[in-house]
Amino acid sequence: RGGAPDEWPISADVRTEELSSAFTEAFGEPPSGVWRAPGRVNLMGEHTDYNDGLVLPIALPWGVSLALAPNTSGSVELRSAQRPGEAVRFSPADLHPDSSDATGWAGYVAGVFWAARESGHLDPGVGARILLDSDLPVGASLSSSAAVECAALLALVDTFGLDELGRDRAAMARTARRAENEFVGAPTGIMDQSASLRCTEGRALFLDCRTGGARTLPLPLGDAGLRLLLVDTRVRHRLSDAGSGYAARRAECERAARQLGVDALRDVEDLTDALGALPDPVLSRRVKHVVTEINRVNATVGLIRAGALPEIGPVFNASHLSLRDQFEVSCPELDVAVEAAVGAGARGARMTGGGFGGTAVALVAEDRLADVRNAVSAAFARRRWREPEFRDALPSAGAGRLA
Ligand code: GAF
Repeated sequence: RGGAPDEWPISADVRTEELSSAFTEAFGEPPSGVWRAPGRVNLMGEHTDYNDGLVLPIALPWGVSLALAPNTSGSVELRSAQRPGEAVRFSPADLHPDSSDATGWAGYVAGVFWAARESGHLDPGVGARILLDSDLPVGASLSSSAAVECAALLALVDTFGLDELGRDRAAMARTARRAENEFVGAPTGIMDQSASLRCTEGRALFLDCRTGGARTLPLPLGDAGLRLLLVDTRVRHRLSDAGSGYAARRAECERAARQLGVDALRDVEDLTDALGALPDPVLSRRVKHVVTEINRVNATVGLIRAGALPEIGPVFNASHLSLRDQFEVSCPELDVAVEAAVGAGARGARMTGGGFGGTAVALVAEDRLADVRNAVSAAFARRRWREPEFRDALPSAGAGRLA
């Protein structure tokens, strides 16, 4: 694995014990279990998931842990280690997408109760006490909201015996996504929940977002002397904001698909023909991004399979330019992070996730890591921007039960 990562999270055992003790302190009883779901970084295939396309995420070493004790009160009391003193209460039977008793961070958990109930899996009369803890930054494009949803859903599956759902991680991802789309109101695709639930350690998840079919591919970065360096610009975004750029892009893609007479942009067969058929230059740019980005996922998978990991770098760069110029979801901080990283010798770099802030990912040879970090920090300092945060992204395990 090429040496110790710079920022290894505290071990799962320690976190589990700490969370269990914190739970007992908060609620006066021990939890019946502890679950954890990771965040993700996507290596290729941005804004392709809701176009029925392909994506290639890895799970991260950081995520959301959740301790739970069930009861028969018919209501849920929810606390977060990140918000001491704050408790949210809701009754699973009374939840509906515009209920005001569980909004903000609590909405992602309540949304999962709602989605599991709506899909006929969860008895609405259940009650529970829940404590959440996260070491993932919020709004950094590392999928903190999906990690909350997936940790909560796993806990419900195990605690309340939702065995049929529990046997099918693709179905679990769809249920968690429903919480995000229909309860929280963020019109996202299926990538983040799939990554959190279906990734495995040391591997990338090659996912077909139309069929739900997936393969995991070994990603021997250490053997190739490479690291995936995350640069968190600390510019924050929210995908659920009304009128957000994310929702606007999604609507543009749907409009373009309708004009082209296809179910989804995944179905565009000839890009030149499609561009010729679209009078609106904005829609043309969006289509160009989606179609070429799906091709880049296939190209990246081909390079991984061929054992040519360093050659992925130029594909990263092409993806970033397409997200910046065709899909128009980058921002100055992401562009500077990418340019400075590549200028200092990264094999390639790109923004990752929804965009408009958040994180860039750079593929860097181990012996260039310090140069790249210094160059990005210096470029930010010259512009008087906040110091970015760096993380070393090791492909990690998907969601599971810790205790
Ligand atoms: C966000 C969304 F949640 C995903 O579904 C995906 O669309 C991504 O942005 C962009 O690739 O993370």
